[in-house]
Amino acid sequence: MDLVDGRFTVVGLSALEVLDSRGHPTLQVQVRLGDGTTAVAGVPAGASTGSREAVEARDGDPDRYGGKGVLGAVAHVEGELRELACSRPWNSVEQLDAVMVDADGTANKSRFGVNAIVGVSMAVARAAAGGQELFQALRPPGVSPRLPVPHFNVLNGGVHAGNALDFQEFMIAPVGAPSFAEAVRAGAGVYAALGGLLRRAGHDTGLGDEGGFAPQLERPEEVLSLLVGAIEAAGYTAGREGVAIALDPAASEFYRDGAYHVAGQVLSSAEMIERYAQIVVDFPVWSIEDGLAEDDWGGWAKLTERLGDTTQIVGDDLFVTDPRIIAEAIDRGVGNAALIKPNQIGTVTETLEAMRTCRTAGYAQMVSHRSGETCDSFIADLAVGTGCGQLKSGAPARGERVAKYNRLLGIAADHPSLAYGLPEGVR
Ligand code: 2PG
Ligand code: MG
Repeated sequence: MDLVDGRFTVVGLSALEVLDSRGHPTLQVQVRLGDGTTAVAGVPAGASTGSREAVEARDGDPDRYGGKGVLGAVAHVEGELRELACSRPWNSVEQLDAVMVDADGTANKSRFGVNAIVGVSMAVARAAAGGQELFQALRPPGVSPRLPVPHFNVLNGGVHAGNALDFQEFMIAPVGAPSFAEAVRAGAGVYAALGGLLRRAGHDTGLGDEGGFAPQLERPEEVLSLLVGAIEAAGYTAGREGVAIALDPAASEFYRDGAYHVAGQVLSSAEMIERYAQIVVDFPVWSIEDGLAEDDWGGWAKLTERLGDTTQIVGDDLFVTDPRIIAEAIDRGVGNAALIKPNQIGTVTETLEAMRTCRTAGYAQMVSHRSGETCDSFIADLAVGTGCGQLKSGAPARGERVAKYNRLLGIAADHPSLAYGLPEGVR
């Protein structure tokens, strides 16, 4: 990886407790380098978290933000982490990241809190990029940057919405768009058309945490029919040649007592797999993330065997952006793609390592936001620089979601020679 060549020093490091898109406290980290460069990073937070994710530091004081305050994490940034960052010159961001991980000393970053560590790592990577664009600084050697297919989460359920829908995310992916700008236009057009369809059918058009509509629907197939209708109403072909569909059921959230609870039905792992097999026949679903629960490794291997040749099978809660877990999954034939979230693992360096592990094994990758977000667009640059070809950042609406898509529109305009779309080899 090319995470900054040459030496830099950190002369200032501070953090502020600010609000995320759900109104929960999070960190905004500021760094100043010896050459005067400054940078800021905003830290996101998940709701449907994997059990093996790195752990956030939350104050637990019920009198402040219901226990969700992050003053302890702020104190870690401005205490030990600042002392460490300012203690010596650094040859690279990797070096500083490694020293932070060592100083934390826990397997899950629970001493300083992953929210403190990832904020510092992102801010330093951004500052140390210097005169380069961030995506160029993040580019691994030998990799060609490209603009990713945006996956717009237009209909929300699960723990991201108050409706009865068990599946968490229904995304539209303009895989066949001729450019990133046209992909955004398609996303906004389908979102508007879907809003119209829902209104005309008498459904509620209130929004979920990621900006998608959250109507009182229950059956995933009902939503998929509406999505196909919206894609066609907006003037696009539903399918990989036009606008395809991607799902994140986030199945760990509806897996109880060894069974999947979907729209009033109780399904075994094998039955759940057959449900997906029927879904991909009936609807243009090209990608399924967390189709099964994070504890159901046996089911995951079967799902991959059953659908992996034709469908992208993405691990999120299961892989938690951890290079070691991804390597184990690759060995065991579990999934064929990984979701990539820097705050699941904790540093930019480890995130890039997870992506390298995928690249080397031919696993696809989708860079992802969290359901609790800030207007930081770091992940947009991460997706471009690593050439992974896929990003999800919620609906094509709401400031914290469109901050990423708008950053990508800016990169596309400034770098017209960048390719758009899935990289070769991704099904
Ligand atoms: C997911 C994410 C982002 P959360 O499950 O993929 O969409 O949700 O941030 O709540 O984990
Ligand atoms: Mg997910």
